[in-house]
Amino acid sequence: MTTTEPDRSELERQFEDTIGRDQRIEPRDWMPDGYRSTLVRQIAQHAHSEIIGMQPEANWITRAPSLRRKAILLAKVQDEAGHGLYLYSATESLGADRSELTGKLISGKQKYSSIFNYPTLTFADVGVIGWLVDGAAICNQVPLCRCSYGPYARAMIRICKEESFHQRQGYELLMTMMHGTQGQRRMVQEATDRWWWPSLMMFGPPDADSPNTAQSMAWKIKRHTNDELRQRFVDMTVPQAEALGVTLPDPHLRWNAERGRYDFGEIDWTEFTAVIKGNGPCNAQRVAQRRRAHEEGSWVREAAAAHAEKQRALRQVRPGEGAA
Ligand code: BYC
Repeated sequence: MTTTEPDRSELERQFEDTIGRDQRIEPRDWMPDGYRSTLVRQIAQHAHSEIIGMQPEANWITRAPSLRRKAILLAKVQDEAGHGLYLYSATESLGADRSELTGKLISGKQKYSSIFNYPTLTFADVGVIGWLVDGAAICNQVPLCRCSYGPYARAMIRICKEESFHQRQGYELLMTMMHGTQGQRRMVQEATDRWWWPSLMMFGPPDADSPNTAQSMAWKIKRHTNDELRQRFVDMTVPQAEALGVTLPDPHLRWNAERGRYDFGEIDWTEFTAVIKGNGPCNAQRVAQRRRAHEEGSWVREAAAAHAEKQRALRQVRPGEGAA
């Protein structure tokens, strides 16, 4: 008996149909090569961002001002490791190899978010990262819960819940500092000044200069453009800054009643380009640290592989045993 394989145009039709009906593409479904490679690129960068994003905050774990703040920060950084792992798993469902992706990160061949190339100079930066960086991440990532690729969309649901805790802990920390001494209020303002513009850059280049947006929107990987999400973030954040009592460092920021949105000043795209090309303030340090951690962790990977091999051999000799 011969089975008839659907031809390529039929597979393409089924794929387009699934996307058109807003249903999910799953790992075993046929998908165009470009869809697969776009997802691997975006999800890998996202995973790398979570893992590199642990560094700026980890800088403060040993110096957190109280046991409570230390416990919160540890939990947050640990969540980020978890996010990285779910996301690497999502890339594996597309046929990518996690160790190859790590190799590309530590050799500078793959990107991670520009935001993590800025230094955390005071403990207020920890609060501002929660408020602005995680706030921007939520704006960008909530729509990804509706991404057309099932494993990514499902990973994003849990990630977004945890990001929302991260955002609140940051805001609560800043609110506490704003009710503290004049020096603490100054620290919050200075950290806000440092992180505002880089947070706006997290959303990526303006739509007119974004080579990937149109196709990613057509495939329903992205649900909104970079500029739409950036605007949503500004509109959401200005009232929060007012409630906190800080000034956002943009003289052009004002309510536009006609548009029903805030107008804001021009972003320094030269800085953004320099940072994503590897020339930001902390790029070299971040990648070197990740490379060192990878090398120092080689014994763990070897031990896990040896253990798995031992279990496999045991199962062959004595089926039903060796599952522990
Ligand atoms: N930084 O055509 P475009 C977190 C690249 S983790 C660096 O608009 P796309 C957190 C872009 O990759 C936050 N590179 O691209 C963790 C592309 O280059 P390639 C990470 C950037 O993909 C720990 C080129 O510029 N979030 O929140 O359509 C602690 C042209 O851009 C950036 C995600 O990864 C950037 N900011 O859209 C706390 C979310 N922006 O790849 C918090 C998932 C752009 O062609 N990713 N580039 O060489 C996305 O939503 C999209 O990939 C982006 C970019 C909106 C970021």
